[in-house]
Amino acid sequence: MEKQEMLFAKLKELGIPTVTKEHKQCFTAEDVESVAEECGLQPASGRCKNMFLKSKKGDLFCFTTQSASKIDMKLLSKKLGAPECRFAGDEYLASVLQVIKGSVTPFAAINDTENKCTFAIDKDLMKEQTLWLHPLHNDKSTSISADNLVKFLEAVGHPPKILDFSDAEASSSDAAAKPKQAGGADKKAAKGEGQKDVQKETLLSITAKKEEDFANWYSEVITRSDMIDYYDISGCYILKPWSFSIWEQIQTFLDGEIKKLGVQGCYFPMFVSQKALEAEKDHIEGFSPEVAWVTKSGQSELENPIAVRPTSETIMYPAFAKWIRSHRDLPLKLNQWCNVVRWEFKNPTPFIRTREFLWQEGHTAHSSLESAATEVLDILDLYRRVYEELLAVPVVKGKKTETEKFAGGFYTTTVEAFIPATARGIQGATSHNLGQNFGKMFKIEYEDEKGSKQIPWQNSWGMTTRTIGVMVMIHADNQGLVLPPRVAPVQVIVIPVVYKDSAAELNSKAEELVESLRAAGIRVDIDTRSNYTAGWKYNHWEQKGVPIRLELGPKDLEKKQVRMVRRLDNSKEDVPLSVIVPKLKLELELIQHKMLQRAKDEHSTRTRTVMKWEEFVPALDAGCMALTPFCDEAEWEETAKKRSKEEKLSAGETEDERTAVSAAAKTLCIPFDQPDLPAGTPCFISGKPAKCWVLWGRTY
Ligand code: 87F
Repeated sequence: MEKQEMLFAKLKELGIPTVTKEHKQCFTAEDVESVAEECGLQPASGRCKNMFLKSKKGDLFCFTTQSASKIDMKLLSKKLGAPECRFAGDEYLASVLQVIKGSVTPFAAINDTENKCTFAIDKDLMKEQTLWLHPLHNDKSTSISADNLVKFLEAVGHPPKILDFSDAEASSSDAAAKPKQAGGADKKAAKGEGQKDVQKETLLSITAKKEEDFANWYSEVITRSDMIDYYDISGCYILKPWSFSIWEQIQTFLDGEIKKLGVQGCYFPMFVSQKALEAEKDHIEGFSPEVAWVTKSGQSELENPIAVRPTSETIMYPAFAKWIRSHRDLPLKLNQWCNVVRWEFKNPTPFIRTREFLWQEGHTAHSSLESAATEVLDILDLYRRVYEELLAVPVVKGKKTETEKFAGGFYTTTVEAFIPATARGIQGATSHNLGQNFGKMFKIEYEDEKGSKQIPWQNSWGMTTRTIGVMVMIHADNQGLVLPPRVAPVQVIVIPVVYKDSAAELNSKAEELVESLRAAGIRVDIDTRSNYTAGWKYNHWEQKGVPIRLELGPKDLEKKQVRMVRRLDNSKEDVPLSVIVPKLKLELELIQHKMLQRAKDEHSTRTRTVMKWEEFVPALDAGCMALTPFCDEAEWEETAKKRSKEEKLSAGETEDERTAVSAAAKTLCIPFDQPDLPAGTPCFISGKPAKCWVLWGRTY
């Protein structure tokens, strides 16, 4: 058996689940970083650096730590208990671990039959569910949980040393050193003094910076906050309760509002026959590469492959044709909450661009264009409210240009958001007036009051789990998630700061407080875990974005007060327990409003009025959207797209199709809110008389 096969056989024999991803050969941790995104080697905290070392005395060690860790060789030697460790020469690689350069990982222990090498693992890695290690060759990475890695090493006769560096570094990742505490007693308590079994080690903070390394920052924020877990199919992610409950908040609000408009819930099958899907060739044409097909059951080929819905027009409208006969059957207003699949090839990003996503899709049929047109705007305003009132994300409402509208429809309206950190516009949700196109195609006809045949006017509208990603990208910071109170799964976290024998009394007082807040309708939780320090907990709930933290220590209790800390700006205030309920209610609302205001301010500084072409690319390069007078002609829209790309690329920057980071700017929308446009104002690019103001941006 080949070595690698032996390794996989061993892992299988031990019942250790693994996933293996192929990639180009990676010789350094940096090489691994460069393929991590496309191969889904996530989370970043599970990517490893492995060092094969030799001590002065000649002992061999393999040390595994996080890819991003900075290593102090002197300290490492000390922790290994072996003086003056250096990188071991290649000859040891071949003879002891039997792997080539760049392929050292703890998996190589299986080759070290003479037990010449000691394996050591950084304690910080031990809480990882997914570590990525080359399986004896550096053209692949295999996932394994930290616990299973230890199990494997023990099974091959190399029980690892776990090295704890937490006492050595007083860095920013040292949570216990981080929080600034209220009273002296509390301060000691936060450090965990006087407690048994306290978690001494530190909680890893987010290592990437939002302003320097946005992609890794985002991935750390959503994994550390426990919103997302990765999955072994590219573009598919697990929505954990921390993010799913935000989706539930959105659902509750939106579903309640659409029901007020007379929309009914329903559920249609997720499969669509080829015949039905292709009934409307024009609309599907551009999208067909993204349609996923089921072609087999077990080992036998299906006679007629079936598609998984990318959207449900072709599934629902044949039923509409059956159900709509008379004007009395109208309006028909249906909505379903479901998943859809679009097999995209651009770089996937959790929430933002995924191959399967959750959404609601509303499909309605009306007897008049006016009734349909009114609904299009009513729904669009609900989408605006989800973004602005729930997620504290400002959006621009507007109409898509002919080029950017849904091809199957009459016109498309949209809410457009903007991510300042990447300077990109992003479509928030769309509400389409489909006109009578689908009605004609699917033969949806009814008899009006006078007995003559009519085709109804239709709308369709959708909002997806992308909403959550936009909210994260806008509000989260270098400490982690920042949640708007209205959607936060936990709005207030109570942390009893116990000291010596005060635990029982303090915890029971804190429980009382929690009960009173809960009774007042506040989403509150308490963290009484005794194996973590208060400092660790502060950091933990900060990363999860909980809007308000209440610290309750013995001194606070004496003074009948509680210390309130706001996640948004880390500001602190002592609040008398007697007024805590109304105070928190007010604070949660204030935070909600401040978050929207802050985002709106940023949004407006990032919107630049551009009157002529020469100012266009510089505005985009300055991280802005451009609002321009425009002739609204498709050829000029194309020209602007092309030229903005050429100018950027000729300035020496490369476009990465795969990561969907496009240099070209496109129209986001024709905002409903149109500034004055004096007659004769020239279009910024064609010089022809402008018809309207248009918002442009580089996009996701
Ligand atoms: C991908 C594959 C196949 C978008 C697709 O916006 C078809 C499509 O029809 C497709 N991607 N669309 C347009 C969806 C239009 C519309 N459907 C109802 C919405 C909102 C909800």
